[in-house]
Amino acid sequence: ENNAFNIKKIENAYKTLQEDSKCNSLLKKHLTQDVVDKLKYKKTKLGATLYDVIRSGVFNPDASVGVYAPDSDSYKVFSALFDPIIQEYHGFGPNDKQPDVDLGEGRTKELEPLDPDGKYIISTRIRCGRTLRGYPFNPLLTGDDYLIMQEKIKKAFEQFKDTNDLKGTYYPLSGMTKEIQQKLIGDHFLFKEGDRHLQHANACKYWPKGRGIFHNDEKTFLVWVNEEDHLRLISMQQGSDVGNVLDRLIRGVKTIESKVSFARDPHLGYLTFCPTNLGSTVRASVHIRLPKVSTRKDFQEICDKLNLQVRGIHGEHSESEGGVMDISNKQRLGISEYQAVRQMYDGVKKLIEMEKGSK
Ligand code: ADP
Ligand code: CIR
Repeated sequence: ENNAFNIKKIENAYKTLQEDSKCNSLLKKHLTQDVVDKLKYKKTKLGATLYDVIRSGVFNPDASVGVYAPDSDSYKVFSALFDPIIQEYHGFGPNDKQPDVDLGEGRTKELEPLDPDGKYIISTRIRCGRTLRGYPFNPLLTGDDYLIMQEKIKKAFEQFKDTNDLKGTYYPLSGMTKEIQQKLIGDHFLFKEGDRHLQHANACKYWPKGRGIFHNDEKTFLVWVNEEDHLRLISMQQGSDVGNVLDRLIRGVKTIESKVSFARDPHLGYLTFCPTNLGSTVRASVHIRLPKVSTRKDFQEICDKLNLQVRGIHGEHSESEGGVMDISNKQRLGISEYQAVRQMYDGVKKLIEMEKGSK
């Protein structure tokens, strides 16, 4: 029977993970025998099982986290697995509550350029994620859903017609030439294709249907449609003017929010496909060169203490090139949007001071 087969797959996955001495994912750590026994028979209202939650991390033992939520109900039904992972990643306990939305409106001027002389920072980017209320995450969406959602979101983009700097064009992925797509990816504007973590989470079905990117002419305000999340709203520019980048993102978010309603949970804040993005959903990052500090043996430790995450030049799961790293806030849940930006801002400020002070 189908159900028995699914339970067998969960039990086998548990064994495979525990026997893999090279696997260090949060999934492996928190998927204990107890948790397996407690969750292996459970299903969400839409029919998602524990196997759907862990599939990505089972096929990708090098994952850092390894789980995704097929629908918002999953965060509750499979809380015995999600809660300890969320606790370890964000420092957010099962009884904690995401603070009220605070994008930092009216306070963006406090975030003066981090590197006014342009010695270290190449560019600055802030993104947040949103989920259309009433729709599940990728694995449970149908081909039709993708098209309907894309239409809804395209309608919302019309709001930007009346703004000067945010107005732009939506470019669906279907029909885009490979050349243009690769150029947009290489220039850091567009999501990559074929991410194996997402593929094994069943998040790339019907690709490229309903996927695409909106951006203004300057490519300083961009919206990814139906990649990992239903929406990713992005503000970015050359240099280190964090305040200006945040100000633009706030205007973009508020304009879209006037047209579409997004899924928000009283405990977890804005809901996202990956538990690392819950809450504020904000990742604020700089592309930065810190030749002295980054080659210290304790660099990773320094970043951990500052709650900073280091990624490569082409984002997550990529390598640094020419000494350029992507440094961002690690925490998103349990802090406001503004605090998430500040986590990056204060941490990077500290790193630059250390760089200046090193011989
Ligand atoms: P996300 O930030 O949406 O979680 P990634 O880590 O994959 O996803 O990054 C997406 C893209 O954004 C990548 O091309 C990455 O190089 C680019 N990016 C991230 N931070 C910056 C930055 N400060 N300046 C320019 N590009 C950036
Ligand atoms: C991993 O566990 O390494 C991947 N599943 C990514 C985890 C967090 N990043 C993300 O959601 N983009």
